[in-house]
Amino acid sequence: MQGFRKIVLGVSALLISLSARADYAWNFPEPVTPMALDTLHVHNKFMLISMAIFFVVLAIMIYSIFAHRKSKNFKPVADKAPSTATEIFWTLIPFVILLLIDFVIMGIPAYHSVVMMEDTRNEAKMVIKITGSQWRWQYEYLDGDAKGIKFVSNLSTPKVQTDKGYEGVKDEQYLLEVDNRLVLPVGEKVRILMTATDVLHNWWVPQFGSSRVAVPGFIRETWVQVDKAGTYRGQCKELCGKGHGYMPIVVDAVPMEEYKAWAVAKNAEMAKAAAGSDKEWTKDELVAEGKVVYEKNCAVCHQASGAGLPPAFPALTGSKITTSPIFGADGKYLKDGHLDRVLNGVRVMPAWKALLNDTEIAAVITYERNGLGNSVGDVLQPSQVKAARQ
Ligand code: HEC
Ligand SMILES: [Cu+2]
Repeated sequence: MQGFRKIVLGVSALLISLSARADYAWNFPEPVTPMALDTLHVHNKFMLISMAIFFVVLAIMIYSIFAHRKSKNFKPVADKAPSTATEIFWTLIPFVILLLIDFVIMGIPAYHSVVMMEDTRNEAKMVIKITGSQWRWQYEYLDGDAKGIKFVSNLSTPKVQTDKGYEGVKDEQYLLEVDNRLVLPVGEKVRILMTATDVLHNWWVPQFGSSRVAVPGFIRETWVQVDKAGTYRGQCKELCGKGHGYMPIVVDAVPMEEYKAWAVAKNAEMAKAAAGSDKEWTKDELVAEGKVVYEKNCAVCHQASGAGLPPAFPALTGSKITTSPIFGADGKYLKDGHLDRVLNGVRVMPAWKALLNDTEIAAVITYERNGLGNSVGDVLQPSQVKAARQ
């Protein structure tokens, strides 16, 4: 009896300490898509089933140990072993029970969930393409009101905050904020096509319940339908290199009206940027704009100072490519020259032609040649980049 009282006391102490921590976030984040809700239900069902099995097995064990203890002079049965038939019978019974639980009680909801995740047919109203690159996401709207909108989404936590030894205040959304958010309409089924340009990435927003590995050279698909307006955050979930922790995802789910207004504004912004490539820029304008582009896109590898991280990431300060002429005598850009390198990339150096517009490429190149400790003195105009693309 003494022992029993101790167990009761112990269990109550445990329960009290659990309830004292009830405000601590034990559960999954609130699901906001049908898929997230479904998988959460599957999880909860499985937890209950596993717990039931656990307690049944534990109860039988405790009973056997207690009822057959030595102090009760219980005689072991080792000398009268059961028949083979009995052995098989008592092995088959739990086997059948577990089989039923696995294939029926757990199998059906799990199957339902998996089929749901794969089902990108039917009522998907719009399609977006998500491309993972070291270390940023690119979003492209393929149809509907936002057709043609395409942008890159970069981490926007200030660089100093991630520096070693930084002791100042960190942003509330430290490492979970981006410059360009993905905007989706609430309640709309969105089909997502996913790929990557270099290595595996994984677009994962916990509250959406969907995550899919983005594989270079393959288009994979999934879908989301965000049923509640709000801002949702996620991260790349595939170990993808040095900057893996620096490619967050931020999604704004907004009502349809707001979404349409956003699409109009974003289209206008893109048209304005395209117009920028026809005007003549001054060197100072390009250098100033180029510094912003550089710090957002290039500094992770080549460092803010341009010193790089040799031997993996070459220095741009004093580099041969960065300080040699861009164009040959025939007016075409030189193969393996500065513009070629930035537009088309090579090995680990990404190709930027699909990620940056003409102005951004002209600006960043002008900045590299006249900043970062270089002083080549020339200027690359956006119109020249535009011409070079053709
Ligand atoms: C993922 C890391 C990474 C990022 C981001 C990156 N680069 Fe590079 N870059 C490299 C690597 C690696 C090389 C060397 C490639 C080789 O020759 O194998 C390189 C080479 C270069 C070179 C040629 C330098 C030389 O002397 O070989 C230039 C110019 C350059 N990058 C410009 C840029 C610009 C401009 C950006 C931003 C728009 C940028 N890079 C972003 C990794 C990166
Ligand atoms: Cu990644």
